Amino acid sequence: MTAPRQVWPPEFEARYEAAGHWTEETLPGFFRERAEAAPEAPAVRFGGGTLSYADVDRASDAVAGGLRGAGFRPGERIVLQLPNIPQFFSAMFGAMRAGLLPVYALPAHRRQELEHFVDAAEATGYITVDRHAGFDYRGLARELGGSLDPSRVFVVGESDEFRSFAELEGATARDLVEPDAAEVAFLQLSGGSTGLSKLIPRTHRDYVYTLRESARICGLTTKTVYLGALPIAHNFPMSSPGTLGTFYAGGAVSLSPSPSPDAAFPIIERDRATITGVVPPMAIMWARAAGKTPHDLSSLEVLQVGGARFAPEAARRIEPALDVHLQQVYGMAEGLVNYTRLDDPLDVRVNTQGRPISDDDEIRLVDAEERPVAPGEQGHLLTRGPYTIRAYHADAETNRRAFTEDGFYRTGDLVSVTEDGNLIVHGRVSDVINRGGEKIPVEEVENHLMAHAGVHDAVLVPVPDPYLGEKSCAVVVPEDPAPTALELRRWIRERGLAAFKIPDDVMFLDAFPSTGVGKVSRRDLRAAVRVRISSEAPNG
Ligand code: J2J
Repeated sequence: MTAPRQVWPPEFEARYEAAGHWTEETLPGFFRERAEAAPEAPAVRFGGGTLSYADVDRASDAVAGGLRGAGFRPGERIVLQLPNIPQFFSAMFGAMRAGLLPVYALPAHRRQELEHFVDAAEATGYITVDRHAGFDYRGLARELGGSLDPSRVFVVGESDEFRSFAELEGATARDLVEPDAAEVAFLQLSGGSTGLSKLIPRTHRDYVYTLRESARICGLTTKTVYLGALPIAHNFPMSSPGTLGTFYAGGAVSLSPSPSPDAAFPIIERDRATITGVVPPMAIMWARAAGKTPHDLSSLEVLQVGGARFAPEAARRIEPALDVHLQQVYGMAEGLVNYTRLDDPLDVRVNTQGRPISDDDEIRLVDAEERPVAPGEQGHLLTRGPYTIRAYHADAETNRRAFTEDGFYRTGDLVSVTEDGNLIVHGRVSDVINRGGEKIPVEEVENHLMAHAGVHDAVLVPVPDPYLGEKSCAVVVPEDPAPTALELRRWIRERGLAAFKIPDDVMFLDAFPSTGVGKVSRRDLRAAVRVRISSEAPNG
C-alpha cells in the first residue's frame, strides 16, 4: 500500500507546478540533501549536546530500518507523541523513510485524544517517551492496549514491557522508501471546529513549499538557531518556519522542554538562539521576565507570536522589552499561514497578523449567507491555495461542512483586511475556545460533562481572560444531587482529556435561558448563556 494523495483539481495542480511552488522535493529527501551537503553542520542542540545533520540523517535511516524490521509496511500510520527531544526528528524522518505516515499528538494529549487519533487514522504503532513533565506515558500506552499491539509501541527512555526506541535508532537501515512528493507525508491535527480533532493530510510538496517560503520570509540562513520552545509537534513551531523550515535553510534547532522563561532563557543564552515562536501569553510573560533575567538574550533577533489573538497593547511592549523584532504569525494546520514581514513598519507589526505566504493564496471574506463583505469589513475567512487542504482525512461529513463546493476551506475565523493587504483576526464563528493558543472544541467537552450522572445539560463557553485571551467556563444545569465544581473538573481529567480542556470555571444554573421557540441549536444556547454570563458578571 502506498500513501494516499491529497487531491487538488488538475488545473490547480498544473498552476502550482508551473508557478514553481510544488517541486519534487520531499521532507526526508531535502533533509538528506542538507546532510550530504554539510554533514558536520549542527542540526539539533539539546541539553548542552549537539547532533550534526549526518547524525540525525543516520539515526533516521536506522529508525526506518528498525520499523520495517518490526513489521511495519509502507502506508501504515504511526502516532508520535514526543516532547521537545532530538528523537522527535529521527522518529519523524525515520517513519517517513519507512513509508509510514506520522500522526502528531501533542504531549498534553491523554487517553481520549490518543484513542481518537489511533481510531481515526487506523494507526498501527505508537512512539512515545517514558516520562515527561511529571506524566508517565507508558501508563497511557497501557490504556491504549486494546487498540495497539505492545510490540508496536516504542518508548524513548525506560521502555518496560514495550520496545525501546534506542533499539530502533541502533537498527540497520533496510528497505527504505523514497516517497513521491505528491503523496501525503503525515497527518497533522486540527484545533477542531466541531467535536473531535480532525486529521489533516499534508503532502510533501505542499508542506515543503511552506518551509521554503517561510524560511525566506523569516530571513533564515545556515547561521540561524531556531529555539523550539512550544511543543514541536504543533504546526506553528514545526513549519512557520519552525524546526523544519530551519532545517530547510540549513540552520540549527535548539530545543527547550518548555516555553517558560525559566526553561527557555538559559537555553537562548547557551545556544545563542536567533529566532523563536511563542503564543501570546508566553510573549507577555517573556516581556515581563526580560527585565529581571540574569541571562543574556542578545542573540535573539526575531520573536514570532501566533496561535491566538495578540492584543495590540501587549504587542507594542515586545520590542522595547526584549530588544527583538516582533513578527506576528496567523496560521492554521489546515494550511494558510500569514506573516508580518520583517521590513513592515511597526504599526503593521503591532496591529495586524500579516499577509499570506503566497500570491496564490486566495482570501475570501463572507457574511453569514456566504456573500462577499464590503472592503475593510469583517467577514468569515474562506481560503484556498497551494498548501491549504481540500479535505480532511476520511471524514466526508465534516468535509461537506468545512469546505465550499469550489474548494475553499471555511476557517471559522472572523477577519478583516487592511488597505495594504494585511489581515486582522477579530474572533471566531466556529465553536472552539482558544485558550492562549490551545484549542478547545467545546462540543467534545460538553459531551463528557453530560456523561456525568449529576449533569442534566451543559455548555462550555469562553470567558475573557487578561492573560490567556480566553478561558473556558462550563455552565451546568445539574440533576439532584448536584455535583460540585471540583467533582466535574476531576471527572473531565479522569475521563482522560488533555488538562487544557478541563473547565477553568464551573457555573450552575437552574435552567438554561429560553432562546425562543422551536428547536434550539447548541450554538444558540451557548450564545444565550454567554449573554447571561456577561450580564451577571460584567467583569468576566
Ligand atoms: C488570532 N488567532 C490565531 C493569530 C492562529 C502558525 C501559527 C499558528 C498556527 C495555529 C499554525 C492566530 N491571531 N495570530 O498552524 O502554522 C487561531 C485561528 C486559527 C487557529 C488555527 C501556524 N494564529 N489563530 O495556531 O491549527 O483561529 O494553528 O484558525 O492550532 O488558531 O489553530 P492551529
